Amino acid sequence: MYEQVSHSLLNQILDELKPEIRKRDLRHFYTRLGANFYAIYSLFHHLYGQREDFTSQMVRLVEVMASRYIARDADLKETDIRREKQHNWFLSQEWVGMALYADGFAGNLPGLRSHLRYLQELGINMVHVMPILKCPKGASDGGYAVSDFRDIDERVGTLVDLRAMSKDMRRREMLLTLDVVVNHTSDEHEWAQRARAGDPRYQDYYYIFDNRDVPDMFEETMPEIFPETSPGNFTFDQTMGKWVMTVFNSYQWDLNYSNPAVFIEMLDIILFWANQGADIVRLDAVAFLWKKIGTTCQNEREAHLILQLMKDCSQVTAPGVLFIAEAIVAPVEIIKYFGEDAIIAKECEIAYNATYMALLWEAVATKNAKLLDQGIRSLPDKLDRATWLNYVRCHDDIGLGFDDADIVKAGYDPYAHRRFLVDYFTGVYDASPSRGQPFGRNDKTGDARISGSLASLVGLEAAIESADEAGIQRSIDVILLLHSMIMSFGGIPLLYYGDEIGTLNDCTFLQDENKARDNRWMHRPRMDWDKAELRNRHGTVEQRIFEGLQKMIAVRKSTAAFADYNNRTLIETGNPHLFVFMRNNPFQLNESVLVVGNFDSSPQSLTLSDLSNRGHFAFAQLTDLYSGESPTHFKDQLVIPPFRFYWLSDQRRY
Ligand code: OTU
Repeated sequence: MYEQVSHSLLNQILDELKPEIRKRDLRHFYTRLGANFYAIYSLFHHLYGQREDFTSQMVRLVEVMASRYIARDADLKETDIRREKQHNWFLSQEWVGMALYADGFAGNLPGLRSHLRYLQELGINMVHVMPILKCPKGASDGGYAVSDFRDIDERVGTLVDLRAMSKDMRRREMLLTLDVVVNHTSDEHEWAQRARAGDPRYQDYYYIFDNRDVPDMFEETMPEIFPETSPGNFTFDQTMGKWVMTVFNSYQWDLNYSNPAVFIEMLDIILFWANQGADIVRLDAVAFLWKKIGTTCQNEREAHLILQLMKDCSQVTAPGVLFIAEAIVAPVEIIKYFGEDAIIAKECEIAYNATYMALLWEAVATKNAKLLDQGIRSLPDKLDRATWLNYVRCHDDIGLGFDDADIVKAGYDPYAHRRFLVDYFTGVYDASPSRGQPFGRNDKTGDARISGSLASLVGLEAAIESADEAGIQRSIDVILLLHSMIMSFGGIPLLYYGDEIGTLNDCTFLQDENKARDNRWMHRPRMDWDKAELRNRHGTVEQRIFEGLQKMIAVRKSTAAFADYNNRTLIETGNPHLFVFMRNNPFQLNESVLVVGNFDSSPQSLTLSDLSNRGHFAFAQLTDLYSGESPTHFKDQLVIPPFRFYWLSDQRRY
């Protein structure tokens, strides 16, 4: 949009730019800056317009965008332009991701690079490498307490290793996802150190208070994230003799985004990693970016404006790079991280689908899909050019973050039902084969979340221990069922390392004093490569899971109906054990896939003639795209075996 005030400011900024920036050929940079400038100016003005140094901060902002553009490699710039042309490239069903720790998976970055073939064998073409930036030697929240945002932790490698790996991945047409922890820094970060030494400039990078007056006001409405290990949201710093806001662990200092210098630093860091070859940047804990007394300090409007500004700025320098919002919040809040009041995503293009993840686990425990169906029905449609990251497990705990109203609609009492779920997955509930642990139990609120590996949570550990072959098969079926749901739902499925070979809980963290009090480490294993070898031996647990997933991924990639264009319709079946939805090929009318999942331990029937919204789907000749089989049926009743899924097509394979 052309607007006079911002346009003359733009002219002024261009005049004030350093000579070395002015001299360059920045054609693409300038067209993008022109296109986004009004939005950037408006957002920056909304957040920081009352400051006297507003204009000089704007100049600095543009300088950062321009310098990072100049430093961006030619091949990355080409990718940017290609992706601008095919701007829906990431909505394709061809992408399948995996999240892993470089050290846990393969020792370090060179190790990871040498195992890219393993990932490709499975069909993975997007790799989220969990935090690898410099962090303290002791506790670092798994790397989420960063002490230097521009360097790699020497225990996992160097910048040279990362660039080599990112080049290698590009050749293999794999996408690289890296973390940028935007909400906080480690207390060992240089900014924190300087603040601690009394430098007011850096004290203004954080929320630091002389006494408890303001902290006490905040505490009235702020929940606790780690109530057992890090209660409260402020930590007293002995050296400074002041209180610092620390929402997560006491050594993670929250950044103060009401200071434009913080915004500009963090944008610079995001662009720095974009220039190291990251295709996608995962923005950690985005819900927490803005703090306001009297609120939970989550999902504030300004947090959204900051993300929009980050997106608008990063589009100018590196438009091919996508953002993932990691906002593990209420269902109606998560969806806002694509952008509020918009048609096309304007904050993050991708968001963790924590709602779906939690609902899938609920269905596993209850053996029915009542709440799953209800919860998904309540999810508003996504914006255009936005997609989910669908996952079963990740490195964090499982929070039971569904909507209370949905729990009630599904016929349960919210408090009792959440209690049941925690009891189920921690094995307290008698009939449960699950081996999880409660995480973040809060005695004040009665809340708890769940830790544990996928395989142990679905009963594989218990079944192996008691040499229960039927139990082993059941667990494998549930693992495959859950993955079939994330692969067909719409969005990028994100597998979690080790799950592809049925990795059980790993309790070695208890021996490490820096980890022992955080049981999320029980599902952050060291990859057992001997176990992974067993994927090549017929009949092993590893082979059954690995090959099942491998086949699923291959079928997903060739099924256009699984691309993500809001092309999913939930189907009412009258059978509460089944979760059923239709996916329509957005480019080819009448090419649909009916996805059916049976969450029960007994076979269930699906009466085809009863199905709602079935459109033009023809039931005469159904084939399961995954197995190639036609399901058993009696007249128009299909039989779905226990814990089985079908991806049904009414056409012979194209
Ligand atoms: C994220 O987590 C990371 O994924 C965690 O590993 C970190 O500990 C945390 O940030 C701090 O960096 O902020 O928006 O319930 O789900 O803390 C959600 C715990 C987060 C995590 C929550 C999450």
